[in-house]
Amino acid sequence: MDELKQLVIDGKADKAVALVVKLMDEGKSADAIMGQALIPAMDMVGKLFQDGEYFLPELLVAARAMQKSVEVIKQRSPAGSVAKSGKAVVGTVKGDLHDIGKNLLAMALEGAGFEVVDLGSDVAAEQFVGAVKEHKPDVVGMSALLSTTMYMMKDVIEAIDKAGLHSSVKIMVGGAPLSSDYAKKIGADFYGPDCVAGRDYARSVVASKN
Ligand code: B12
Repeated sequence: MDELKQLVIDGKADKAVALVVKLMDEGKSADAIMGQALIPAMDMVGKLFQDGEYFLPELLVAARAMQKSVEVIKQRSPAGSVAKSGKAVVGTVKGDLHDIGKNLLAMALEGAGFEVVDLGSDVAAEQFVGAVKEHKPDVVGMSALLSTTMYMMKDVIEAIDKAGLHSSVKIMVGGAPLSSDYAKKIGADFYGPDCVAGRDYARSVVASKN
């Protein structure tokens, strides 16, 4: 796990992918690989960036190594092995291109049997509203990583409220600059510090309907 963490920090995507495959062959779970290697690696990269030791090119290659690793985990996780349990719409808010946390959330939800509509990153409020109308999800999961884009979440919630859709869908938010206080302030139903908390909340929403 430590070796994988270092490979991601160094941005060595091919070697990281090969090691992920090996670890999965050895029986390591997706949760363990993410929790013990990939997420700590991105935390370290963030620190190096903050300390001025890493610049954007290093951030990009590390993020690419992380994403390739996540892709291979996704490919090798047994799809459709879990009964469909609910529907979720996920996306990163407008102006924000950080999508790794959102992708992890989508993966965790899929792993729990959710049908996930992933709107991608840089998603405008109207797109969230349109997706809620079209797909009628149980939950919407929004992600923001910048202190400048977290305010967009308020616009999305207001737009969902205004369209009269909030009574039929729960809204959860997450991302590094957020807090449960902020989530409450903007009218979100839930703040999750990580994708596992998001997945558990989404499960509880569906369970409360049955
Ligand atoms: C990788 C990265 C990038 C990559 C993103 C690649 C990609 N495809 O995502 C690139 C290089 C493109 C990038 C660009 C920029 N970045 Co950047 N980036 C990061 C970095 C290092 C890691 C982010 C990450 O992926 N973490 C790993 C994931 C797993 O964590 P996460 O997203 O937080 O998700 C977890 C939880 O928050 C939660 N979660 C997330 N979403 C949701 C949603 C729900 C519903 C729930 C329940 C949970 C949940 O679950 C996840 C864990 O399970 C962070 C530093 C850091 N440590 O966060 C900086 C960071 C976020 N970036 C930063 C900055 C400043 C930028 C730029 C403005 C840089 C620039 N000068 O251009 C641009 C902005 C581009 C844009 N418009 O979005 C700052 C933000 C400062 C701030 N507070 O606003 C940070 C904090 C770096 C720093 N220390 O200064 N970045």
